[in-house]
Amino acid sequence: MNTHPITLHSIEAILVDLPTIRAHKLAMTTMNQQTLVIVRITSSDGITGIGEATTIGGLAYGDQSPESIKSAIDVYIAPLLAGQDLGAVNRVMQRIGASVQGNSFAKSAVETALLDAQGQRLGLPVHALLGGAVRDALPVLWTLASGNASRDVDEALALIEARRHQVFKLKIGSHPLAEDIAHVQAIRRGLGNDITLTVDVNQAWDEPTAVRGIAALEAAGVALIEQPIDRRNRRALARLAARFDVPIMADEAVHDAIDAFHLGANSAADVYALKISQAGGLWPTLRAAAVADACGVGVYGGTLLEGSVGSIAAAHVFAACPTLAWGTELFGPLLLKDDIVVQRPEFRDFELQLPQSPGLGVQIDADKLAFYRRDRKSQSVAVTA
Ligand code: MUC
Ligand code: MG
Repeated sequence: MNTHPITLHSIEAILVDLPTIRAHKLAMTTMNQQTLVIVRITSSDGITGIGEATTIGGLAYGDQSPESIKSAIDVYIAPLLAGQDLGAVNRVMQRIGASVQGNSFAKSAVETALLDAQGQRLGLPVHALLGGAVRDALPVLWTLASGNASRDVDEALALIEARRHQVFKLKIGSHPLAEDIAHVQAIRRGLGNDITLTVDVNQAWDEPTAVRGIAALEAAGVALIEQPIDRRNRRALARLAARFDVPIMADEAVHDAIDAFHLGANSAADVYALKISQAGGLWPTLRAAAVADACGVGVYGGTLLEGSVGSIAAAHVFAACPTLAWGTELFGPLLLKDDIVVQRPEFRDFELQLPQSPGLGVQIDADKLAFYRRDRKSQSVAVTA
């Protein structure tokens, strides 16, 4: 038993607004910026751990906004950390879970910060705390979502040439079906048949539209169909998964291990997009992945377009997943025009390289944070993009 528990010195949740490199069009919103909720936890031993949570378009994507994530941490989670041994990460998260329902995004950011600190304390990367990486780099696809097919094709060709991405996800669902299908077919023609394309409908279709849409997408050689219908409609998702050969991926429908179990028990999806914030943290994501394995469902490393801190936290988890049949989409930092970390994540040869230094292996750039934080006192800090 540790006779000198490591206790809380301070915790802060900071809203950070960063511009995107271009408009990013999804079925439910168009993003021109991303808001990061950065959590910093400093403990009595002087170590500071960082974590992050993001969502997409305020409340457009899910039912937790950046502001509600910050308030859950400031008002409800911070007091629960007082006096606790922060080195006992699982126990702290259990205490939070007992008093805070839902709020998976806030929990994920806090658990990340605690694991970052614990890794620094022990001199181990976060993936080692999770049992160790089974891969040192992760395949990362790119989402084509400029809203214009020829611009998307040019973007993809440049990324293939740069050896950054070779698999592309198309965001559809905001236009009439025929227009969306024509958009996918135009990109298929522009990139040729050898490039792997997936689509994400972000729940936009009803079941009859999904039946027609998936048939057309299958004919266009699309490799994976993500969340075609409402996340709550598991029976319909199961009917679609049974009807088509092309794999169906659950995203908004699968948050944690319990969702993974129920979807698996109903054979509702072939693949799960797992996200640290939807699962409620790094360990909860690993638990959901274990259920996916048990159900014979493929694992895909999903993103809510996190910045560098959140994407690297997710990378530690997906590096430790025994199976990762569908790779990842941890490209969030690359969608941002600027960053708040000292060294941006390294993408090379179509893969994200896993940091090996203690903790997450990511450091905050204090000047950049001061410049981009929403509550900054002054605009006068010099920052070069
Ligand atoms: C989602 O629903 O998958 C992931 C990539 C992207 O462009 O949007 C996200 C959210
Ligand atoms: Mg999705």
